[in-house]
Amino acid sequence: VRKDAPEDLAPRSSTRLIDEGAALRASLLQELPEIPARYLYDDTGSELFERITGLSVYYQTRTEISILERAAADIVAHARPRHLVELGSGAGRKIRILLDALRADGPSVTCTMLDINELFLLQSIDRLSADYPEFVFRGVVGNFMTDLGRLGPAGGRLVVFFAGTVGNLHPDERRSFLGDLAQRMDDADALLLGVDLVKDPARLEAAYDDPEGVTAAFNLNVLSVLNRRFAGNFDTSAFRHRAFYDRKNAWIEMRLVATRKNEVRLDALGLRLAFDKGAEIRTELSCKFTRASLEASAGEAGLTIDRWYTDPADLFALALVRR
Ligand code: AVI
Repeated sequence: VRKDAPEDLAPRSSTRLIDEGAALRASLLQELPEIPARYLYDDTGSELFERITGLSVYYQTRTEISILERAAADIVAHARPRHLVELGSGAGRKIRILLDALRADGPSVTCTMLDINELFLLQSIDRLSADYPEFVFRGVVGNFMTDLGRLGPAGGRLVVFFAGTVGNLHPDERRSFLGDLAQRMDDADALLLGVDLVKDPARLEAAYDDPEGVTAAFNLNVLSVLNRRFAGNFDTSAFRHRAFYDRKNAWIEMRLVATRKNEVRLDALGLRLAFDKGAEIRTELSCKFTRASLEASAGEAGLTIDRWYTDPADLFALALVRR
């Protein structure tokens, strides 16, 4: 288990923090202010997202697991990986289905897991290495937009990106992410991509506005994250959760809506923001795909869909993608 290699768990450089603050500042000053979705995932946000994955309205996780259970042997037979790489691994539940299939298939593999949340990553590596002693696990604390270069050499890798998280990237970010990944892949590598599919808007909207209010708590928590990290004073009771499906762009948007006029300071960014009642902050995009739209997106990066696995109701899909 290599969970403490210096380059992997190194603290973030101060230059990166300055860049990050500048990017957030610019994003909050847009006509429609936006908080990049990655800020949703502090420890509390990651735990709330785990709770979302178990909600009955949130069909994505259980559907992706059922697809993976049926497809794992076929995926392993086609990709023949020597290295598994999971991007945004979270609790590491789904990778177990592939590890079981690999175990049955024989060859020994290494498994690299990249996640932004160090606590979740270490816990999941501890559990995985206890349950799968024949595999070597390595954790990389990082961001899939900037840290793909830290995932080891190309060749015989199966890079998995579950949960539909690729849909949380803006279209231009998705272009650069897939382009970067494609450049780092060779012909012996494959990418397994989980995507949520276009469907009845009412079903999509229900998945992002559960009656228990877990998604609302997940969304509002981002304001506490900013308060802590950037010396802010957002009052979470002055905002409410909103989620809607944008048919033209085929994405769900999460927003926070000011329930009254209020002012906010983010001292570490040297920023003061004034919100009128009804003013909104965008906190997440969650793009929905068809096979054709994913094909087009992958195609721009020089990638093709080799195999497509879905459920009987066409709710979610796993695409095996190659160069
Ligand atoms: C992680 N990601 C794929 C989730 C999604 O569905 O876009 C995040 C989420 N946001 C609200 N609910 C779940």
